[in-house]
Amino acid sequence: MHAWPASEVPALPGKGRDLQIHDTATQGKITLDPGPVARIYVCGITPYDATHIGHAATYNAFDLVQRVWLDTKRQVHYVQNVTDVDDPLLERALRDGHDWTELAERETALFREDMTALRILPPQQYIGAVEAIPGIVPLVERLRDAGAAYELDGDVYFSVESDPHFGGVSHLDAEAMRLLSAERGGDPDRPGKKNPLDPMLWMAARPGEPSWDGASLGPGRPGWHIECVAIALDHLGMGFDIQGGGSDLAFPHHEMGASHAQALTGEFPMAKAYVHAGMVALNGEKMSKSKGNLVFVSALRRAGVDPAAIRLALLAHHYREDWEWTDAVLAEAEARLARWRAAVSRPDGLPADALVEEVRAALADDLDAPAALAAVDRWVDAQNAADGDDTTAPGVVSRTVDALLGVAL
Ligand code: 5CA
Ligand code: ZN
Repeated sequence: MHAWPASEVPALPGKGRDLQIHDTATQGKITLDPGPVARIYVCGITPYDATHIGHAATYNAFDLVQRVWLDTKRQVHYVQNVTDVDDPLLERALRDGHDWTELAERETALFREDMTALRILPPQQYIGAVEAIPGIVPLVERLRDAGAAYELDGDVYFSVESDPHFGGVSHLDAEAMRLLSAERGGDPDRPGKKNPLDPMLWMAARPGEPSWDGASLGPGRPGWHIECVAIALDHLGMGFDIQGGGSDLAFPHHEMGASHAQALTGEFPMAKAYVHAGMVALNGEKMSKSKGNLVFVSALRRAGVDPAAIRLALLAHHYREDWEWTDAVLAEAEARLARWRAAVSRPDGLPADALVEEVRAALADDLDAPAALAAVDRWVDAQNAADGDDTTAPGVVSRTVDALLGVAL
């Protein structure tokens, strides 16, 4: 699949700092030390209702990771998937009488437009589940042949007991895992499973549903977690720097994915850091496709909202926080954008070398975007109050805000 166009990232004077980031698995901040090419996998959308503000907030967080790394003069290898076949997508297409492939294509196209408008840098590989199937089948066969997977009425399940590290990403107790598994695509109550938590790797073809050649597995379609593992291992290999997504993916998705990869390779860990963004809510509840309490980026854009203001609204919240989208959040971001634009549109400006370092320091410290905005606010307020006799061109401020925060002034 093709991704979307990259906006240019201006080079800044000096060099950025190494990223310290909160890792869900070790439950604390770690300093990542990627090689010359930093490797990141971020879980992509299930394209049946895209792109709401919650999605945008999560992809904004990982865009900051990318920008911090680029500022350290590293290259970034970024891979993202599209879950373009899965139960929720098929159910939505059936409910609305749409062809599921057309639904997926339409929503993925809209997602690309939204990402472009928000200046979220694209992944180098943007891979659909369907196109990944030929790579998924041999992995499931390998797990089965190694005794890490078993068959149940034609479906193939992963045995969580095959990974000694299982549980080490999300640190939940058995009851919490069971509840979340039932809520998030698992089937803990299905009789005949070795462990109620075991997730499906390969689902045998069901009447009326799409299916693909599964070689010795028989016709069917892939489970959700193995999709991301196959794509990540194919393009990044084991031990990549960050596995990212929203906090609703920590369990079961990232827990199961890590176990699949570790059981397949015998190596540990799959990723050096498991990074999770908080959930955005609307009217007191998590914004979610299943609940339908959604604010779409495309609807805001159609209503004439500047995408730079949407981005500033996202940046005003620390990525790990759960927060609520309101009209006031957007109004504040629009006012901030106007103040910032007024400040950089003057021909002269206050010195800004310290500002570049402050923004760098804020983002390198677990992506503290609110602290970065506060630093820019301080410069902007002083600049808007200054008498105009200063000699530094404000271009470095625009370039800093563009390169590190993805906001074009
Ligand atoms: N296709 C899978 C991942 S492989 C999936 O979870 N798709 S999704 O469309 O449901 O979500 C896409 C990304 O947005 C995930 O990282 C998810 O954690 C994140 N996300 C979903 N809802 C919210 C929300 N309300 N707030 C913040 N992030 C969210
Ligand atoms: Zn995923």
